Amino acid sequence: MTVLQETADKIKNMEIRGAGRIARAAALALKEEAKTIETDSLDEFNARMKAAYNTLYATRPTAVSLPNALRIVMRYKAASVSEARGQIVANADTFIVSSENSVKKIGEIGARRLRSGDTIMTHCNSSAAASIIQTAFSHGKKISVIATETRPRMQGYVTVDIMQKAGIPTTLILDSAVRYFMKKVDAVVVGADAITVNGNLINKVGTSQLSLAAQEARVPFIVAAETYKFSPRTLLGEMVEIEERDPAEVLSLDMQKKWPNLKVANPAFDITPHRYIDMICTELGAIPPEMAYWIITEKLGWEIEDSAENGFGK
Ligand code: RI2
Repeated sequence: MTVLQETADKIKNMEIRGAGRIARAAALALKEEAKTIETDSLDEFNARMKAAYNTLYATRPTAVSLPNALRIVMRYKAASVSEARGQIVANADTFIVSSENSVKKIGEIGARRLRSGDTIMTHCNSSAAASIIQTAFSHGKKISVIATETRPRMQGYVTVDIMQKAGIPTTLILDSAVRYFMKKVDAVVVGADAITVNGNLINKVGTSQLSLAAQEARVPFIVAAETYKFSPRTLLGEMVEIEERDPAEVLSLDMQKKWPNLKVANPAFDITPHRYIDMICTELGAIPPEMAYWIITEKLGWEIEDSAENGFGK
């Protein structure tokens, strides 16, 4: 199996998951594909790269880091196959390194907002959110964590594992216990799958409940998001598609057979309105959600859209 197909399959079945990791894996897959295509025809090369782009694009619909990464890597203009290949490889390498650096930078910026003694609630597993918590802890701040299980796929276990390995005191709670524990919390820190032009957050289903409980308890709600998690297409009026996953993640097939008329809904993400967000921590700095427009137009730029619309390699 090619690296491309293997990566696409792993993203789909969530062996590779987390918006940032998906983006880096997709960039790497495009790079490997570019390296393995054997042809002297630039048209054929472009067509095969476009097919690779489409395969990766179709894996999961919500995390905008995926199409953003794909477009960044596919931003090439070449007169020959070797030139095209060189540009794609360089684009992918640059993206992967800058993505990893962004997560570290977010950690440093966000950590300044946490005080020694703080209890931080987080949801699901986000590398960017974990980076903030770990950085604060490594700076000697006495931080403790409350982590939700995050049904149905229990990504909370990944968070718990990271925190345990780092020696950070952590309590695992049921998703439904979020409001019960909010009064003990000093800040909520979560990741992002997508941020819309008006500053709304799309993240793991249940995130919006944390935001409501935080608002009620006057607890700051902080989002950790690299700039490639902001969605340029929302500037064009498009909505972010919420992924609906297999009902079997929620209810076993046996139980589904027992209640043949039962519907099981399994949206993987939900939307947190910008008014519940105190700050979005990006690699460029801590910004209010209202600055999403600026990130999309000034930092991501329209050329991302242009390369998608005008065809790649031209
Ligand atoms: P990082 C994850 O989605 C979670 O919703 C998490 O908050 C978000 O991606 C960002 O993760 P999923 O792939 O990029 O588990 O910060 O569905 O790691």
